[in-house]
This record gives sequence, structure tokens and C-alpha cells, in this order.
Amino acid sequence: MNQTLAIIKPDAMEKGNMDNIKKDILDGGFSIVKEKTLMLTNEQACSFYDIHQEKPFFDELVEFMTSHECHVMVLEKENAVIEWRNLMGATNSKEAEPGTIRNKYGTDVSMNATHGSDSNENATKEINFFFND
Ligand code: 3AN
Repeated sequence: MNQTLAIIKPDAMEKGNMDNIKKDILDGGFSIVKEKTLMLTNEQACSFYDIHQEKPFFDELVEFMTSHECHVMVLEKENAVIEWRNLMGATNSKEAEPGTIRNKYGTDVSMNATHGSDSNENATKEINFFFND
């Protein structure tokens, strides 16, 4: 079994889609082994996305991620990282395949409903970032 970190982002939370997304996750064969709802601080958002610090969209990304509550989860399944990225669909909701979470609940490349770790190594780091018990 592998684990990955998933975040239901402010856009999806604000639209009331948390339970719909959690249902898609469970229907996709994942277990949600840890979860919490929280409001990210500016410092947490900057630190979480620090690899994107030099990108032109960094300020917009931090502002968006701190605009409303997020729901953070540890998902477990065989090949969890890739399986969760497949279920989310492409980063840009406008390009995400029909039936994927980002297609159904996101709007564009910025407001794209969910986050997922991009490797096992980053999954471990991101899980420790939010659940360091
Ligand atoms: P993913 O979350 O699919 O791994 P990354 O790592 O390329 O995508 O981007 C991290 C986050 O930064 C994305 N989830 C997205 O919300 C945001 N992002 C990426 N590219 C842009 C962009 N051109 N404009 C605004 N936000 C972006």
C-alpha cells in the first residue's frame, strides 16, 4: 500500500463539493486514513509551494490557497500517487478529461479543485508537512 497527500482546495470547499469529492475518492478504491479541515496561513502556503516561488503565478497561488478553508487528506491505495493524479485529471481543469475531479469541480489552471503529490518522495514530505504526529 502507498500513500499520497490530497487537498480539496478553497474553490471546491466554497462551492460545497467536499463530500462529492470524498465520495469520488472512496468510489475510486482509496482509503482516507487521515483528514482535517484547516485554513492555511500565508506562511504555510508559501512553505508548501516553495518550489514554485520563482513562478509568475506564485502570489496568485498563495492568495488563492489562503482564501478559504482547505480539506487535507492522506489517501491510501496501491500506487496511490499515480492513481490519485489519474482520478484528479490534468492540472488545468479546462484540459482535464471528462469524469475526472478537476473536470467536474474545477474551473481553470488556478482554481482546479484538488492537489495531489507528484512523487512518492514528495508524498512523504507533504504528509509530514500536515500530519507530523
Ligand atoms: P499539479 O498540482 O498538477 O502537480 P503543478 O505542480 O504544476 O501542478 O502546479 C502547482 C499548482 O500551481 C497547481 N495545482 C495550480 O493550482 C497552480 N498553477 C500551476 N500553473 C499555474 C498557472 N499557469 N497559473 C496559475 N496557477 C497555476
